[in-house]
Amino acid sequence: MPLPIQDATLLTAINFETGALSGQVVQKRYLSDLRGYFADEAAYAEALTHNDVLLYTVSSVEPAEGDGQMHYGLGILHPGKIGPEYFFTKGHFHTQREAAEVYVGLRGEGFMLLEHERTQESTLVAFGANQIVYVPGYTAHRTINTGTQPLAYLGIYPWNAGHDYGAIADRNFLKILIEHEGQPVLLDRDRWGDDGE
Ligand code: PAN
Ligand code: ZN
Repeated sequence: MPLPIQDATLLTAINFETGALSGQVVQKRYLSDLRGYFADEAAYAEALTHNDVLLYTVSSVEPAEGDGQMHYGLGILHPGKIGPEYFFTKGHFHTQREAAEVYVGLRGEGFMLLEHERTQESTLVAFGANQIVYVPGYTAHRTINTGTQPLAYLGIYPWNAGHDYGAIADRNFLKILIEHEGQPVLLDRDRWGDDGE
């Protein structure tokens, strides 16, 4: 016998078409929301004059607060590029730096770019359908879609993790993931523009 559902937050359905988790709002991030994030500023400005495309959506469930509680969100990141750089999420640290997060890939293919706050070490992890990435604390994380279909995933985190976008908005990640000769290539942001790319 299944347990009776006493609380609507016990069971949530995923709507891949709208990006919604049942009954929750869908936050939409458009190209114009990521001003200053992409390496190729000219390509960004050019793309924006044509179409302020939807880059990704996030829909979150926050069942309860307090010790031991978890929140989670559905992210759907669309495919595309600005210049040679693949579409990505803004990326953030958690406000509670020690808070880890589990990312569960549902659809599509791409990567997660991780950057440790103190060591500034970068790690690129393959991430897509049927893949799970553990994001440790003190680690900035960004999702990148290198495929041709939407990259859909769940992120599950302590209720009080919080999102700190400030550091990434100010200085961005140290690495960028670009398409080079049809392949994803990780490059130092500093090297961007050195050889005409
Ligand atoms: C995710 C992210 C989601 C969107 O649910 O919030 O991928 O990315 P940004 O928040 O960086 O725009 C998560 O990591 N939550 O903690
Ligand atoms: Zn997070």
